[in-house]
Amino acid sequence: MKIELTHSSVETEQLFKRYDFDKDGRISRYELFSGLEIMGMRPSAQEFNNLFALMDQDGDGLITLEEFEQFLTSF
Ligand SMILES: [Ca+2]
Ligand SMILES: [Ca+2]
Repeated sequence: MKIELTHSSVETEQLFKRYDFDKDGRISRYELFSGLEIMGMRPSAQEFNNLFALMDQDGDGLITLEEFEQFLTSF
């Protein structure tokens, strides 16, 4: 169980880093949008705003690894 948890958090971190282009440890709106585009997703402005608001739990306009993890595990 402990190994599985470690494994999945490493994967989350790798996914996070794929979005964090400038490697500052936070995903900005621009980075998330670009990341979605690269994956072939083109959300509307409203869909994107909703998604970002869901991920950015403290509303500071940046997604931390912690927020990203919580978003992924909320499904
Ligand atoms: Ca960044
Ligand atoms: Ca935040």
